[in-house]
Parts: sequence; C-alpha cells; structure tokens
Amino acid sequence: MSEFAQLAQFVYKGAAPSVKELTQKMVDSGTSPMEIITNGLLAGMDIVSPKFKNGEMFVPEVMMSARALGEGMKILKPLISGEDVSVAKTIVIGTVSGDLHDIGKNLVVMILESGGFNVVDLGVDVSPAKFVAAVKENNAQVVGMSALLTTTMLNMKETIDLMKEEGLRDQVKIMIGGAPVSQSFADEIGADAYCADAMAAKDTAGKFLK
Ligand code: B1M
Repeated sequence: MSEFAQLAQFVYKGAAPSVKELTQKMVDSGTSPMEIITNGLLAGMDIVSPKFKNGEMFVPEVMMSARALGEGMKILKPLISGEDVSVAKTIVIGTVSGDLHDIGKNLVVMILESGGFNVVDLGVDVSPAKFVAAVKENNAQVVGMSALLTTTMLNMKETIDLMKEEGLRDQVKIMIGGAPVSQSFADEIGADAYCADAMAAKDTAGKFLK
C-alpha cells in the first residue's frame, strides 16, 4: 500500500496518532504538502463520506476521522501558509449559522493564507450579525461563507440581506462554497461568486482584491 493510501486509511479509521506520525514522515521525506492533503487526508474523507451517507458510519466515528484529519492539517498548515500577508486585503470567512462542518472551510482558509491574504476565520455556526460585525471591525473587502447542509445554506441569504440592511453590501464581495451550494444558488441569493473548491476560492479572492 502506498503512503497516501495508508494515510487515507488512518483518516478513515480515525487513528489520529498514526495520521500525525505518517504526515510528519511524508513531510520529512520531501512529499509536497498539497499532495499529502489531496491524496492522503482528503482521500480518507472520500472513504468516509459514502459510508456516512449509507449509514455504515455514525457521527462519533466521522468526528474521529475529522479529528485525525485535523492532526495532519496542523503539521501541514505552516508549510503552505504564505508569509507575505497584506493587511489591506482582508477576507472574513466562516461556516454559517446552525452548521458545524469546518473541514472544507479550514482548507479554504489555509489556501487563502498561502495566497498571502489576511484571513479572519470566524469558525462555525456564525450568525449573520457576527459576519456583519466582523466586516466592520476588520474593514474587510471580501466575505467567504461555507455551508454543508441544505438547511443551513439558506442562512447565506440571511447574511447577505443583513449586509444590505447595514449598508455594507457595496463594500464587500461575497463568495460562497460547500457541497450543496452551486452557481445558480449563488445567483439566486445575490452572492458575487460560487467557489467549487479551495483553489477556486483563492483565484476568486485574487480577482476581487486585485
Ligand atoms: Co455531516 N453531513 N452532518 N458531519 N458530513 C454531510 C454534509 C452530509 C452530506 C452527509 C450525508 O451524505 N448524509 C449530510 C448533509 C445532508 C444535507 O443537508 N443534504 C450531513 C448531515 C445530515 C449531518 C448531520 C445533520 C448528521 C446528524 O447529526 N444526524 C450533522 C449536522 C451537524 C451540524 O452541522 N449542525 C452532521 C455532522 C457531521 C460531523 C460533525 C460528524 C462531521 C463534521 C466534522 C467537521 O467538519 N469538523 C460531518 C462530516 C465530516 C460530513 C461529511 C461526511 C464530509 C464533509 C467534509 O468535510 N468533506 C459530509 C458528506 C459529504 O460532504 N459528502 C457530511 C470534505 C471537505 C474537504 O469538503 O466541505 O465540501 P467540503 O469543502 C470543499 C468545497 O465544498 C469547498 O472547498 C472545500 C475544499 O475543496 N468549500 C468552499 C467549502 N466551503 C467553502 C467556502 C468557500 C469556498 C469554497 O468560501 C468562499
């Protein structure tokens, strides 16, 4: 079995210490951090996803997989984060109200940071009021929202509506992402961009902050 496949298995099994150890070993032997993320850590989540959907895995087991993945991310994050951070280009990002999924959002944060953006990560279950307050506090030019549930994606619209009410809508570009979200949903709720993945988020932020 390749090291990537082994790492994916460790994530699937929620074996955090093994994920930590193998990630470090792969880094030490010169494997690219992005390859470790894509072909090891996220490949592990790709094993988990259908099993969760089919009822073969349950929430506690999926949490263990998520935690194990996080151990690998902790090692990789400093290696891919950029140092040339410009405070003039601030992106506020979070997972919307009612939603606790943060694996994808955290990946987006890492990739944006690697692009040299100043990212203010509000975490999960972020209310529209908290997004608005963060835009004001940080004088942000871009807002990123993540949602993984069909029920919580509607809170993206709530947030955009509050931005309008607060007179902030013209000051910020809004980009959204997450598995249930699409370009047509972005159009429907008045977001400026839909990003299918973390690299798309980085490219989009780059265009907005040129
Ligand atoms: Co949840 N869950 N979950 N879950 N979970 C899904 C989303 C689900 C599709 C599983 C399924 O197939 N049934 C389903 C949603 C169904 C629906 O709404 N239609 C579901 C459900 C039902 C639930 C609970 C309700 C289960 C329960 O309690 N009965 C519950 C809800 C909790 C809550 O949020 N209130 C729940 C809980 C959990 C765990 C806590 C166990 C765990 C989350 C752990 C964590 O995040 N810390 C979990 C997980 C891990 C998943 C799955 C298996 C994997 C999600 C993931 O991390 N993918 C997921 C199944 C699936 O998605 N197929 C599922 C990997 C990640 C890298 O991809 O997040 O898509 P993703 O991010 C990508 C892009 O989407 C994009 O870039 C990322 C990287 O390329 N992107 C953005 C994401 N956000 C972006 C923001 C941007 C730009 C791009 O901003 C600009």
